[in-house]
Amino acid sequence: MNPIPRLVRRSVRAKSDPKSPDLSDVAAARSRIPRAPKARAGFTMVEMLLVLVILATLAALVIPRFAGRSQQARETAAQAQISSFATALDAFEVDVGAYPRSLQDLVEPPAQTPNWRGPYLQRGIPLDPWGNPYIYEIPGRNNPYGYDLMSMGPDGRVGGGDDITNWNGS
Ligand SMILES: [Ca+2]
Repeated sequence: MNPIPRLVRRSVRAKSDPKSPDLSDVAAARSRIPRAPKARAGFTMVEMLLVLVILATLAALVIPRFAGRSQQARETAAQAQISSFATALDAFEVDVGAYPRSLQDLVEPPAQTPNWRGPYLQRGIPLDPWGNPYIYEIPGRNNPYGYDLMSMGPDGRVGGGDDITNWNGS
């Protein structure tokens, strides 16, 4: 027997006698349940389309701002790392009496440096926020009595107006 005609019959019986609270009412109520998800599913699809439209609109508005923030956050991180290097380099200079010849000397003792008390950087030599090494020069061309330290910035090359350095504050 096909179950669908049975459900229809019960439904019809329930409507014909609405005051009788017998099992056929329950059956009729149950027979209506499967229809609800279909209606709901149709509505949900419209909702989903609306949500997609809203998300696309929000993404168009929000993503460029986050991208800008992300770039700004990386520049701030590079400045913070250069400050950390400065602290480590100064500590090295206090112990050893001169700035190191390379950044590697901050984490590995150079030969014949008995006063080395490092490592001066706990997590090794970091790359800049764009994955490139910091450039260290001693003596500095811009800081002839100290050292030059810079990140090449987002473009990954020296120059281009986006370098983050220890001599021009940008
Ligand atoms: Ca650059």
